[in-house]
Amino acid sequence: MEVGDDLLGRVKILENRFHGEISQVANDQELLRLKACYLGKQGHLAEVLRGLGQMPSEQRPLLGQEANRLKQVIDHSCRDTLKRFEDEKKQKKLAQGVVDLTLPGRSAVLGSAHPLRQTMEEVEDIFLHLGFSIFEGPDVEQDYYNFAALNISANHPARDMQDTFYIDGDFLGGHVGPPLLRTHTSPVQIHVMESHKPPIRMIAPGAVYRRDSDITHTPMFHQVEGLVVDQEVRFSDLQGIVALFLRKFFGKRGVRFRPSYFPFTEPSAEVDLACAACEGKKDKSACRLCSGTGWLEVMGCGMVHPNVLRHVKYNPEKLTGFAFGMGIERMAMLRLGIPDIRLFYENDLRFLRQF
Ligand code: 2U9
Repeated sequence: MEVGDDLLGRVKILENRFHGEISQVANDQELLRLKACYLGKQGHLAEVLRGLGQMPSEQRPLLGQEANRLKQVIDHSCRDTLKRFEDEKKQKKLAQGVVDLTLPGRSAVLGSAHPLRQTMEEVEDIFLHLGFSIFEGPDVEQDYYNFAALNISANHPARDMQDTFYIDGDFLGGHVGPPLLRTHTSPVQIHVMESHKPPIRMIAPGAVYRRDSDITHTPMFHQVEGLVVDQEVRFSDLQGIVALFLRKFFGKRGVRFRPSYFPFTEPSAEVDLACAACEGKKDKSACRLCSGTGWLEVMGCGMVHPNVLRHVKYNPEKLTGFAFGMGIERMAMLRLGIPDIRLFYENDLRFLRQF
């Protein structure tokens, strides 16, 4: 008889012996000991495999296969036996009345909407109650809708490669320039005005993209922008709507409009909210939120620039409008006291479970 036949025979004998021995095992400890005897480093199977080197090379694969098969048989058998022991223990406990069947079950952990989603929905709700409609548009836009139609001229710094993500490929057709990721949701308002007659009273919520990244900026963030266009819409209408919105969202707080500049609105204003952390206190210089000014910038707004109305073939002699925009991350951070914008995107459950 050759060495190979001998070793194959040993595997067969080991298998029979194992089946005999496992049928005698009475508890977990004995089972673990038996498994180690066969599969451990110094176990029977390892001993057989040490003989592999002396075998003729053409017989080695067969012995390898057989050894693997036996290893699996032993593994499965041990697992089944362990499960049988556990079931028997459970049955025994049940029979003895040790298990209290009246105990409540383990309740499932309930998830909740992401704080940004909650904030977005709250903002949307407030504007729905004020009679606004919600419109959405694509994240990938053409230069015309993101810039030109909004009175952002060809050499405006906002078009710079620094700020905008351009997309390779010419899938929009040669004449419109390279596609880009919208830098604001304003293109949605252009699409809506192109396809709807005034009066317009809408908001555009959604993701926007800018090449920017630090503790208050992420390359993707969310905005809600609003637009109202009708006959005789005035700056005081804008102030009323913005103040009402801020009152509902932040509660009773001071609001001020500070002159500013945007290419798509004229006149333009930035909206500040009285700082809750230091309002009324003498030592404002200590405030980490407003760095001592007593005010927090929360939104931008203004009267729609006549050039924008002309682009969508609205007559600026007959129609006027106002627009506003806010960053949802910033609104959520101020409302919920979140110090770093990146927390929204780390998916750390210790953070998310707070909301
Ligand atoms: C059309 C006409 C005008 C939207 C506006 C702002 C002012 C504004 C910023 C807030 C924080 C952007 O996310 S942010 O950095 N937005 O200050 N947005 S007016 O004006 C429009 C939009 C569309 C057709």
